[in-house]
Amino acid sequence: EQQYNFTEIEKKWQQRWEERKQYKVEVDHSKKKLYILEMFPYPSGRIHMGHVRNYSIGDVIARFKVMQGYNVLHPMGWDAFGLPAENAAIKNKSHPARWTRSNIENMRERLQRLGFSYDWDRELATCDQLYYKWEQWLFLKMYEKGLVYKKKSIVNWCDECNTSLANEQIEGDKCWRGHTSIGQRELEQWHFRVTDYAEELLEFCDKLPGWPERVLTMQKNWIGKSYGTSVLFPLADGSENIEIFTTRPDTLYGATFMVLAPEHPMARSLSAGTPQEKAVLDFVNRIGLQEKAVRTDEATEKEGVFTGKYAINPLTQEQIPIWVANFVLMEYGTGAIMAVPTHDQRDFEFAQKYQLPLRVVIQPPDTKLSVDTMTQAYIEDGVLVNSGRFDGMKNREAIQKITEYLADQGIGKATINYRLRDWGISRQRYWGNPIPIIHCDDCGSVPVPYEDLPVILPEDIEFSAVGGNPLSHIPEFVNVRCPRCGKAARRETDTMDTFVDSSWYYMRYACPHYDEGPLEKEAVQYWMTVNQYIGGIEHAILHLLYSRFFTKVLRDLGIVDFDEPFDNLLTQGMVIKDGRKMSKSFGNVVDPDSQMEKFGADATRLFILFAAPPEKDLDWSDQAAEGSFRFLNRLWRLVYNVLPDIQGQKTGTVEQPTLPTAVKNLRRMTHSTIQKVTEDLDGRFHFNTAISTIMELVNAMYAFELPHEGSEDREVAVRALREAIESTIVLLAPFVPHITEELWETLGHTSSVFNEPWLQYDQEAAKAEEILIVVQVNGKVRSRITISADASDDVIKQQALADERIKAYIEGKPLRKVVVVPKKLVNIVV
Ligand code: ANZ
Ligand code: ZN
Repeated sequence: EQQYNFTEIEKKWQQRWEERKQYKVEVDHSKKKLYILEMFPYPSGRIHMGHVRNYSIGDVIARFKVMQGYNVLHPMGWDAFGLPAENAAIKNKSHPARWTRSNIENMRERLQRLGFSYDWDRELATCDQLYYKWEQWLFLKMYEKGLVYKKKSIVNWCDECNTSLANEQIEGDKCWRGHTSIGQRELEQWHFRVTDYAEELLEFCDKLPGWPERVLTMQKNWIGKSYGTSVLFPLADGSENIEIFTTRPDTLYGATFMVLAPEHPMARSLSAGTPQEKAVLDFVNRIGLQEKAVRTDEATEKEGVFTGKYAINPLTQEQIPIWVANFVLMEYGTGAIMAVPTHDQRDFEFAQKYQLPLRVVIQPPDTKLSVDTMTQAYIEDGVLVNSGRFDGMKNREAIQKITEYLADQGIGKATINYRLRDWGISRQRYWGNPIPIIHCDDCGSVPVPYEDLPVILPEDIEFSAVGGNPLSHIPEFVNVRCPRCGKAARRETDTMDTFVDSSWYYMRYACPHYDEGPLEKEAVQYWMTVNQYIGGIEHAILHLLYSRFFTKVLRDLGIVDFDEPFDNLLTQGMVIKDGRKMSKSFGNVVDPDSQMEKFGADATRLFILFAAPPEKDLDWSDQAAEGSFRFLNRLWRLVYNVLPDIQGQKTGTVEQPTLPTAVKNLRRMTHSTIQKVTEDLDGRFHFNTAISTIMELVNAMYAFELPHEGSEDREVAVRALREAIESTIVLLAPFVPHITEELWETLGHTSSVFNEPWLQYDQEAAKAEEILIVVQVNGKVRSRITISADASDDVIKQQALADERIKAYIEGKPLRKVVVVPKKLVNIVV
């Protein structure tokens, strides 16, 4: 008997697929296209179980859709720029390019060994010159459109990464790579004007029905739209105004002091020359190092310092002190607030601590607040008091009325504020896409002319531990002529955030070798948008938001003609073991390599798809992983067991009604399995239940006994068995492509199982068996009904009561009891 030798089989089919270019696709207008995409990996050097899961999910969908007749784009590439390459290079005295390229070789080989159906001819790496050249081109187009600008800003700085980080790249008190040494610095940074698109990005959150609600909520919160009012508070000496943003202009009469963010330019200038100067400076320096998330945390102690200056409350005309405090952030609103301690809890705590004055301006309907007895801010609705002409007005109404009044006076207006910031894309590192700008003393920042692209990232570079940006130590790179005036100038040495690279790679897959522009119109028009995107929830905000932004920018540049890149999004759960995320630091990593060695690629894929629905976390179990392997062996043996009987035989049956019961039952299972698996795969991705249904069919085949040779039922039975076996192989093919190809060939087919059209089920055959049920009234048989064998007790009962003959017996009598004996009888007691 032939053994299931997965090593041999998997190699054999991978070679054949490659020879036949099985997964190569081309624009073909005669076919409907589908674009199935998994988030591309960072070439860290190894494939982990999270990757295997992500790509197995995508592969099942892609293969299933191919069999359904779609022209499916299913590409793979590498998010190849980034810090780890640089850090590894410094550590191993290697070069980031070499490190990255060899990791890519390594990982590509693993992905091929897992048998994923990628069109490798479309492979791209973001560190390819051809790729980053067109990204520089896009940068320049955006620059022309005013979507790129440079600004001096205080940036988050990670000492370990030795670079600045976008706000989005900070999680809690760590950088997105997990380092804790986060501080702040002031640097000139290039920014993308994402905020220009804030409204559209928000609005379209409601036009993405194929995205998980959770992700859309995260995106909405990140954009953080809030309606409010901006108000000018003049300084007491009349020299200047401080602009604040508030969502509660109804509380304006209660603003008894003001607070500036420590980073606010006026924090320092106001105190200059006052006795408070030193205290303010010390405070600003100290708080500057405090983590933003910590600063705004409710639990954090609010602290501040008086600037020594006063402003005028524009409605009460009173002088109010101006403070600087940790809980006000420069990044939000205007970086300055009016503080209303009676109606804002943070302000209340601050006022208590520093003994600042309070004034109630909103009274609740039931009790009467007094500043002497308040123990917390009153933040609910009520009626205005101590508010001049607005006294007696409901506060909700006053929000609008006071805003109107301020607008009339020219000292305020309704404003919409977004939490979303412009995207700082400058990185002071080597291994990234050079920003195509030249700095000239006379001409300022001058874009590199299009014909000079790409600005090549020099590969001939010494990696010492000089620190800072290695590019600035390469004179040949830095010293250039100004493209405008020809004088000696300096090349920009910042490189782009790698999130720029991943913001458009999915479009480039449509035309990865194109060199007339970033995107070839016809190809992109055909392939985009991505019908199904699959990736980790950790990208719910950054990567997806930036990609959406890029799509809209490219649309406005006339390069693409759609608004959103990803129709459907599936965020897969984590792979966990012993209740925790698989990770080196927990020492619970199961290495895909060793799994593949022990059980093969098919069994590894099967387990990972079987163990949990894609969105849920997957609890790794060695026994269950082995179980998948055992199942494949069982399938293998089954085929070889029945091979002599079914070889060369036809499949299917023509006259369903006259079949022997056992044959009918097998056919019913086959066709209901086809139905169930198709429904589970199509848009629902219930891979685990699909697989377990197929497993039941395999069990049924083991239990099925062929009538002996010469018996008159023999032929239909053989046909039904062959049909069941072939169906099983086709249905399993998207999950376990190698063993199914092999068994398909064993059954005598000469073409790939992936050239098979997906199975259609025969409705008649799939129909559940009908059984006869006896219906009694008070113990006497009064009728018989036929009903589907899988009908529930409740359905049987309803049917029995609705039977015409039975109705005649029970009409008008109160029902006492109805007893259902499953599959046999119903007894109605009246
Ligand atoms: C006065 C006031 C009175 C406020 C009151 C609230 C309640 P959202 O909803 O998130 O937009 N604020 C404004 N800019 C700030 C900054 N840079 N740092 C910290 N806090 C800031 O919140 C808007 C409210 O947050 C604003 O309304 C302001 O406090 C505060 F009874 O102004 B409010
Ligand atoms: Zn110049």
